[in-house]
Amino acid sequence: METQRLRIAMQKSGRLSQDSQALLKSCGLKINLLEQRLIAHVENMPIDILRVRDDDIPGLVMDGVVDLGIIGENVLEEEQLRRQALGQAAEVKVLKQLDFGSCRLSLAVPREMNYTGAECLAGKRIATSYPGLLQRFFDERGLPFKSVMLGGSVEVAPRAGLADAICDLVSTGATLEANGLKEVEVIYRSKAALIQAAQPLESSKQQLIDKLMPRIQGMLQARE
Ligand code: PRT
Ligand code: ZN
Repeated sequence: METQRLRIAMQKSGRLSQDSQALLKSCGLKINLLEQRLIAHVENMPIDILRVRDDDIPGLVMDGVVDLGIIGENVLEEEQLRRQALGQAAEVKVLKQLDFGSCRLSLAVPREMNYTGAECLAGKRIATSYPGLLQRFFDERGLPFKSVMLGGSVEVAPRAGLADAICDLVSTGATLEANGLKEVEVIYRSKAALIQAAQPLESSKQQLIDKLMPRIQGMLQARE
C-alpha cells in the first residue's frame, strides 16, 4: 500500500460532489472520476481521491484514515457532537471554509401554527436527521423536547403525524413551502469546508498540502 500518497475524501454523488471536484481540478489536480470507483488516483500528483457518502467523511478524517476531506460544516459539527457525547476523539483542523454548499439548519412548524418562540415547542416531538445540533439548541434554552430521528423525508413527518415540528436543512425554502411548513428558527448556518486530520502528517504530505492551500485560497478570492 502506498501510504505516502495524500488521501482526500469527497462526496461521491450529491450536492457537494460537483463543486468539490471542480475545486480540486482548479488546483491543478488531474482527476479521472468517470469510473464508478471508490478511489481515483490523481495522475500528476501523489494524491488519491476517495469518493464516499458525505456522512462518512468527518469520521474518516477524525480517525486519520484520510488526510483531508471536503464536507458540509453541518455534517462535521453533528459528527463532532455525536463523538463528544460518547467520549471519543473528534478533533479536526478546519483549513478553509469554502464558497459552496450553503444552507441552514432550521426549525419549521406547520404553517397554521401560531409560533411565538422556541418555548412553543417545549415538550413537542421534533423530527430531524441532526439530533446533536437540535439537542444543543434546546439545551442552551433549557427547554425539553422529544427527538424523532429520521434519516430522510423529514419534511413529511408533521403531515404524517410523526412529529409536531421539524429541524432540517433549508436552502431556498421551497421544500418547506411545498409541505405546508414555515421556517421559524435558524439553528445553524453551514457551508462546505476543507478539513484536515488533527494528527501530524508525514512531512511530504504536509508539504503538498502547504503547496495546495495558496491555490485554493487564490481560487476562492478570484470568484468572490
Ligand atoms: O448520499 P450522501 O449521504 O452522500 O448525500 P446526502 O443525501 O446525505 O446529502 P446531500 O447531497 O443532499 O447534501 C450534502 C450537503 O449539501 C449537506 O450536508 C449540506 O451541507 C449541503 N446542502 C446545501 C444541502 C442543501 N443545501 C439542501 N437544500 N443539503 C440538503 N438540502 C436538502 C434539504 O435536506 C431539503 O430536503 O434540500 C431540501 C431543501 O432545499 P430547499 O431549496 O427546498 O430549501
Ligand atoms: Zn449523507
